[in-house]
Amino acid sequence: MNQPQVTETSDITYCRSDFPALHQEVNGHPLVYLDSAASGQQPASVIDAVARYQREDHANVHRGVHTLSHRATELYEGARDKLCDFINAASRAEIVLTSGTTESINLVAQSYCRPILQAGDQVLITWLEHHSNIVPWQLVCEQTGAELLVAPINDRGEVELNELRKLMTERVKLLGIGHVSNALGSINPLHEIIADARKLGITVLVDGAQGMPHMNVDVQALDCDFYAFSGHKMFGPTGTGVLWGREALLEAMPPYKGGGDMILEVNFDNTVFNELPYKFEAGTPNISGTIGLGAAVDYLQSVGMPNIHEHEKALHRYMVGKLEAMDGLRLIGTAKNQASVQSFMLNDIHPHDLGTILDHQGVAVRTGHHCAMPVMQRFGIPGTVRASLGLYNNASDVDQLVTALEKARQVFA
Ligand code: 7TS
Repeated sequence: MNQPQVTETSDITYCRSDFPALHQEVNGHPLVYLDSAASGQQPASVIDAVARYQREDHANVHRGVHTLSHRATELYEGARDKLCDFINAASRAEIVLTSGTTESINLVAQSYCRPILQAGDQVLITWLEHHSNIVPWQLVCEQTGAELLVAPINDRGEVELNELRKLMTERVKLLGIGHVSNALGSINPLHEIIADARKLGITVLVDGAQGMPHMNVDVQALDCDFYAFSGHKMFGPTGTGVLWGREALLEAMPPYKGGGDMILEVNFDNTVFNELPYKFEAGTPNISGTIGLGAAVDYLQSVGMPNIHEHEKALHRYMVGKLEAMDGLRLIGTAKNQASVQSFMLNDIHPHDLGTILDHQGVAVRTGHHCAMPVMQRFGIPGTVRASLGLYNNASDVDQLVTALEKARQVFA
């Protein structure tokens, strides 16, 4: 098969060999993994870091005087330092380790919003959001009598900035907005949006689940207030993630989960909470997973986020060109600024049927509503097929997707 230039010129093509899961056959075909937006595969260095810890260093963190507990604590806290550096946080106190984006957003809804929201206040989101950036706000609005506002999107899948601006008023206490849409790949112009929000004193939470795997994230340059992300989407283990928040905000927020590790002193009549970030980390954490996430950060830094971004941009352009050339194929999501996530439909074939036929040919894609039902409602469709590219994909993956789609079309002809 002819390899287009996009892979020949891109050094990071070689990192494919770092990912053991990619080197297998599925249903008699070499695996073509195009579902990184749901979860990224892990490089051997992440798998090895977790295994080494489990074999040699495992103990509970923060509480033991013995050697293994010290080693586990050092590795676990070392991962926090790596994450702090990776996103350019001002201090490690701002890195709250969570189970992922979903928990991070719920933490902000319950610890930041719930104590301050009152009837008449508003929380603002956009039509593009993943359910994890909708439902926690619905819950806290229900609990407090606040109102949830939703900014519309256009036919390309971009947030209508003028409409968003109209909804931004002093009544809005928090704007929750995705960095990159998981369903359509649209990249939001965050610098612009956050600058507007700042002028009105609106606190901004960015759902960064789909931002982290594709681009350099600098929370201080973004100037948001909270940035939430998941380890498994950036090639680390599942059940790990981060809530980054400005220290002054986190300091003022009460914890919403109680338990071990988040306290300094417990009496039956009062409890003194631990310092940041431990105040928000009740119970034994995901130690091995977080150590793996630290290894994922090392890996991403060694490849280089700008290299990843460029490679994916070129490959996405290549994929869109191929898909657009197919009869009966309709792209869903054509934002001017788009990450390497592409939704589409082929004729009137149901996305699940299409996904199943692709799987029979070793091609893994996600099908359905992608936990973004309002986006599907906006486009009047039950769901899409979504091909999402990671740093390890190449043009051959795209070619095999297209070949598999042609076969599916014949099956349904
Ligand atoms: N926000 C966005 C934008 C997401 O894409 C996801 C997961 C989440 C939040 C939730 O992340 P979690 O790690 O807490 O579950 N998105 C997807 C997806 O697109 N397919 O499967 C999960």
